[in-house]
Amino acid sequence: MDGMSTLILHHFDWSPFAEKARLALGLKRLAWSSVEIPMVMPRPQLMPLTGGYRKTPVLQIGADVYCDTRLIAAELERRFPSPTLFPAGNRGLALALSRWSDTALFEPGAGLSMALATEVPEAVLADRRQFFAFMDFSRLKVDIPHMEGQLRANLELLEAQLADGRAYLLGGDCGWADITAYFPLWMARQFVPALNRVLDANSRTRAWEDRMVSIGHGTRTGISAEAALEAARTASPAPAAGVDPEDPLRLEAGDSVTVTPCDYGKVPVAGELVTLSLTEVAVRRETPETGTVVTHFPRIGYRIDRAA
Ligand SMILES: N[C@@H](CCC(=O)N[C@@H](CS)C(=O)NCC(=O)O)C(=O)O
Repeated sequence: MDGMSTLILHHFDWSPFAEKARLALGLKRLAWSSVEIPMVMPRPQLMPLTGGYRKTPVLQIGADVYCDTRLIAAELERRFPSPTLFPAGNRGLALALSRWSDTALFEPGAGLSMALATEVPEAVLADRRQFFAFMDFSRLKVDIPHMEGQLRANLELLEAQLADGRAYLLGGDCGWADITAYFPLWMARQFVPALNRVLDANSRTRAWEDRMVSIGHGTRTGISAEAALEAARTASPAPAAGVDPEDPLRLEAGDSVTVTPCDYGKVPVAGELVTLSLTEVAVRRETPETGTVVTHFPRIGYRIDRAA
């Protein structure tokens, strides 16, 4: 792979959402470069690439930057179709399932990790208290039984899905549906040893987890943040997909817009609109550190506003 097309994942090892991206790279048996970012803001060497988007992970390919695991999955699939992340025609269902696992399954797991983890540094807890808008930190300890109840009830859905002996959630092949459902379990086992008992009680899911671990992460090579910025500077963004004239937002290519996550970490990213479709929104930006870059987001879950 040449410098223009090297896959660079900006992440940290403890990030559960990054584990999704690492497993997608693993399922596709890809080689990739790894930039380890700090676990908390500020991230001065990442912000030039994302324009302020502060969630983890981010995938960079030359001067194109893909934010959010949902879009990272779709972009990896577009560039490296085989083996597929969406076996048996399950692109719609698998991507829709991201929403369930990012909320119903992830939120109680994240709450329990915050309440019970012994290894999470205080600086990270302080940062996430501001960041996780969905979590009521004043009730964290009181809500432990509630959160465990929610986690178990959602885990039961996985056990039920695997009850007929199938190897993966949607059949005989592993895909994004499995990866997106698996990452909260990975988080629970990393951070809350007390939850091992809960997880081990579901025998089908337990065996499926082992299959998920065996996917691995592909071939990872560490590089510096400076090298990633250099890769952006020396590359040109891929041709943009263009702006859908039928889109209800009635925007045009070249319009100044902001793109903001709808849920938490709501930092608007400003730029010149280059792509607007049902699957993606992308803006062109310019910084001294990166030259011209295009920062891409999934359409689902992101708000696009005309810049004031
Ligand atoms: N919708 C995003 C969510 C990503 C997310 O919330 N990541 C967590 C880390 S696992 C995060 O950003 N934490 C705060 C941070 O890294 O600054 C995605 O799918 O990528």
